[in-house]
Amino acid sequence: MKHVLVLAIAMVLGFFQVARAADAKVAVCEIGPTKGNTIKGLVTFTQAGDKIKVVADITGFEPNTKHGFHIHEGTECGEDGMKAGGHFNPEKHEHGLPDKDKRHAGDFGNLEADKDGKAHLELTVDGITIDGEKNAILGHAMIIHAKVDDGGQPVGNAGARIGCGIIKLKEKEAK
Ligand SMILES: [Cu+2]
Ligand SMILES: [Zn+2]
Repeated sequence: MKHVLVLAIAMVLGFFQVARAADAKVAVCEIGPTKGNTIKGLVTFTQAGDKIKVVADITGFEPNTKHGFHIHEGTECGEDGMKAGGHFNPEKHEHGLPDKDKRHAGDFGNLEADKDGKAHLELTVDGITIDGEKNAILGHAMIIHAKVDDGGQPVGNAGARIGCGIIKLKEKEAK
């Protein structure tokens, strides 16, 4: 009898895990430094209804600095990030910061490093999907820049590319 109960509990828990995995599609982007730089970290994208929640944790910046942070149209990080091409902009808008409704779909504004050179950003954006019909981001490169994105045209004056990664679906955890 005890075994039957344990089995029943295990089945119920298993069901909830499957249901939860189907709910939320998650993509991740592991950021690594380009040549001569030191930043690294992880960006996570979670579908939340028709929006995407972006959470970034990046370390290795100079203390108290701001750095432009975008999805780019390319799918590679080669040549110190230059292979990532321009900003991800399928709808041909002008560049902008996230408070601007019409902007490049990949414009996420800036990461702000604290006194320890660590940046944490949480941002909810619309206008993109992980791998849906509208502006799918999967497979694209993310770039972190040496300087602040000031929202200016054409691409925010954020300078060199100090970190890069490719957006991938999150591997399902075992069990
Ligand atoms: Cu960029
Ligand atoms: Zn842009």
